[in-house]
Amino acid sequence: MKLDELVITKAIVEGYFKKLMNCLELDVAIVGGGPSGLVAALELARAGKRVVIYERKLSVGGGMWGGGMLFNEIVVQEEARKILDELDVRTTPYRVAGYYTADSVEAVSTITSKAVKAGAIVFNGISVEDVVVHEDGRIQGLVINWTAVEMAGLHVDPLSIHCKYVIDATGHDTEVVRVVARKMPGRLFTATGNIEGEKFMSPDRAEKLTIENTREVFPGLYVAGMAANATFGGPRMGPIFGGMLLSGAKAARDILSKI
Ligand code: 48F
Repeated sequence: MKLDELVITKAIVEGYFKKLMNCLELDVAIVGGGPSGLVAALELARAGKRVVIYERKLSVGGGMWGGGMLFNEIVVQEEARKILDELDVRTTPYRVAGYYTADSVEAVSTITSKAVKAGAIVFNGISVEDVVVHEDGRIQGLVINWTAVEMAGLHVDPLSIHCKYVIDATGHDTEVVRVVARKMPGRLFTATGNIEGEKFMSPDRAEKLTIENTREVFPGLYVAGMAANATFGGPRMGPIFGGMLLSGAKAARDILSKI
């Protein structure tokens, strides 16, 4: 068989646009494919929901690939180890009871694979730059653009998608919440109505607060992972990733109880 470049091109264009057309009206749109976004996507897809992750970079995984300071091992605690066990990510008990390590590459690739096979769609290389809000004051969707457009600083208008819920899983920068706070100051479900901001490193408190802070922050908008602590004023925790995994699962559970 002689391979034809036009057939290859058509296969890609048709395949991509079919996927895109099927993803214009979603149950849940997740912004950011780090550990919290991936676990949320996995749980929502397993429940049969139409769920998409928009990831700015080429690869999902966020801050998990690099473990701590590029030593590509992650640490999880007992509660989160159960999630990794269930997903077939191998963990090793550390010599101090209650701590486990896992290879970060195995963790990212396995969770991603399970999420995608469960039905979650990942659009990589796409950045979320705004949200859709109509008269009822509730988030109805997202405004998206190619990351390449964003990086080049080109003046190109974005496109929009509709969804029932958005999860901001953008990590430390809490980007979706930031846009909402800028355009509607004082309206977040936080103590001040604005972004409280991430606090100093304190893993024990941070891990617990990440779960507590995983909730709706504006009508139709949930926060998960580090974005939850950045929004509600929790500390950072460094390269322990249990809170991220548990937070993604909680965001999915809470949204599933509503749709
Ligand atoms: O930062 P990230 O890994 O988020 P997370 O799930 O996990 C945090 C940990 O990695 C670590 C930590 C805890 O151990 O402190 O930092 O909270 O992943 C966030 C992802 O969101 C993407 C970004 O490229 C990254 O992969 N992202 C950020 N802003 C946007 C975005 C945006 N506007 N549109 C699309 N993707």
